[in-house]
Amino acid sequence: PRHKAPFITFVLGGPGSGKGTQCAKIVETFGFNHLSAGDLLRKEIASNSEYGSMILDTIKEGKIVPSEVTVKLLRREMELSDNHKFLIDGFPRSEENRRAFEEIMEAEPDVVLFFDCPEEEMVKRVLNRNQGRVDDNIDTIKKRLKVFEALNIPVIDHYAKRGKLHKINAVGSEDEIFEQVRPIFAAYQH
Ligand code: UP5
Ligand code: MG
Repeated sequence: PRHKAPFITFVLGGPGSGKGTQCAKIVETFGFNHLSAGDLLRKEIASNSEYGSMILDTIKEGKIVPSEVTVKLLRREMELSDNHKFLIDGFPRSEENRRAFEEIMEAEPDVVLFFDCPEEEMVKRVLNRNQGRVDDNIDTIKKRLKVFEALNIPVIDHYAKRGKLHKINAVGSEDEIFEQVRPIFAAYQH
């Protein structure tokens, strides 16, 4: 069990913008607990949970799983963690997700990262990934991009207005991108 108040970072960006890749680097350098909402949902599918088939259908369509389900998974991980520093990767994906998290967790993020990447680059990266994800095909990618534009951009705008957003140019080498990320967390290191 944790004793310190949580330090929460939301990591946002379109499909294939490099959220997971940069989260791994943040973990290495700054010691966060990385919670990928997508990975938690995929684990639910693999574990034959009661929501598994609904989650699979939703992911295949590039749509958003109901907030209660995702927030419950995140909450469980946060409660079990003895690390108080969290990177929440790929969530919240809609204003509805955001409100559900803030209400249920009674917490807001301290920092929000936005990996800003052109669509052509995101499509290229996702199609090259080859890890057998059911949503890494051109039809589903197009749907994921549409859902991102329609529902996730408003969340990004919300945090920009609240002065919490750090927009990162997600084009370049992994190391070049991390050099934009590093100073954001270095500022909290004392
Ligand atoms: N790569 C990384 N960085 C690179 C660089 N600088 N240059 C060149 N290549 C680079 O990277 C993608 C690929 O690009 C990799 O092969 C990588 O090596 C390379 P990655 O770091 O995996 O990008 P990421 O942004 O994490 O891409 P991901 O596909 O995971 O993003 P999504 O947001 O689409 O996927 P997620 O797993 O978060 O969600 C999947 C689905 O789950 C959603 O579509 C939705 O249906 C559902 N979902 C919900 O319903 N609710 C949630 O809260 C979360 C998910
Ligand atoms: Mg990811």
